[in-house]
Amino acid sequence: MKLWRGGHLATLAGDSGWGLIEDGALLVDDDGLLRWVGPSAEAPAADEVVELKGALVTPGLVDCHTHLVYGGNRADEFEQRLHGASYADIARAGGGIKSTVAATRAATEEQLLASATRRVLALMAEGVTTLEVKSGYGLNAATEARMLRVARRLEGLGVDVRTSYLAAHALPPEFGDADDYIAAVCLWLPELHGEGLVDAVDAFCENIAFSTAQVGRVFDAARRLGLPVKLHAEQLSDQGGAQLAASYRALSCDHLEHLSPAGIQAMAEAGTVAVLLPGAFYALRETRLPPLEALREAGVPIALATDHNPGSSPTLSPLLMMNMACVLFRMTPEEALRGLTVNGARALGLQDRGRLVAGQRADFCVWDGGHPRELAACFGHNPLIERVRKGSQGEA
Ligand code: DI6
Ligand code: FE
Repeated sequence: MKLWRGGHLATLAGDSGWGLIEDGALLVDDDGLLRWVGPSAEAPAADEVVELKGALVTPGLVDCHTHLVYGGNRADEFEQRLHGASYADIARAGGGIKSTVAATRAATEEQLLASATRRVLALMAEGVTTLEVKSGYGLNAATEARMLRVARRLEGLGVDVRTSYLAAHALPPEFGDADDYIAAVCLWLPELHGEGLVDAVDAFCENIAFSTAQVGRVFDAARRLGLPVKLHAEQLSDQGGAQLAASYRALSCDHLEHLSPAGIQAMAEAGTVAVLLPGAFYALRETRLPPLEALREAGVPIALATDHNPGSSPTLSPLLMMNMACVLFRMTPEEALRGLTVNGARALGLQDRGRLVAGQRADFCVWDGGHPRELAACFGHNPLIERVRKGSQGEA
């Protein structure tokens, strides 16, 4: 048993509030779980003691939406957008996701692993202890499998990885018909799942991507395998994707700038998490805000993620996402931290992390700071002192 004491803990215990414990302590057992959390003065005895010296402690960060395995980069499209082209224009002209597909197909597994490793290390350096990685830049069985294998191998860096199969991301050039492609997407899934590569199934529901009917076929294939689903929904327009996803009891719907009241209602009833992605909103200079107040009123849990991808959100900073969520979306600093911890975990179907309470995993971050709101107030600054995963130190 190891005791960490003398920290300013933001436990997030309970459904609201920071759950602050000033001069708090955490007792970690040999299985890497939190055995006890409370005031330092009441802490049980332990074999080993670490002094936190007044530092801020929060749960480890959970980045529940990334596309961080890919080849190439899309800085050229950044320039095109600065000259007036829209994200959808570029996609329709064969750039966008399809350009990353070409670069990813051309990359070997080792090349993909090397570039993804650099990205994951950057996320870990800001306190990420669990992250999600999507496929979706392969769009054929071999390359989707390669991406997912790389995602699994990233766990070797000392971070938990959950994978999502996102073959229904764009129509690849070798298919003329989207329905034929969806049939292939459904066919590849059981094989990839059989290889242990898939934890959840995602899709891009949009007028430049797939319809609700097509997404429904992919979700049926997921359901046959008992796999949970999530959806890129209502990012650029309202397709009714949230209602469809909720009818499959989706773990999350992500983006949601164009989410309707009916979509919110359906998500609330299904317990589906709303994952907001301010990086993409910012980079695409979107003006339509996600309906934050209505989500709050309906009691939909709200998560926050980087959406790291080479096109619409090339960021590797969860802390910047906290600041952007507050400045751009008017989330509170507490909502932002919940979004990157307990609600991010929930968007991945994980109940065992995201809070500093007994029984949860001992995944936490030690920060140079006093109050947790400081994490959201600053930007372009990384105050992480130490990252602890399953009770193991020195992972910053
Ligand atoms: N929405 C996104 O934000 C990413 N995928 C999606 O469906 C962007 C993917 C890309 O532009 O490469
Ligand atoms: Fe995305």
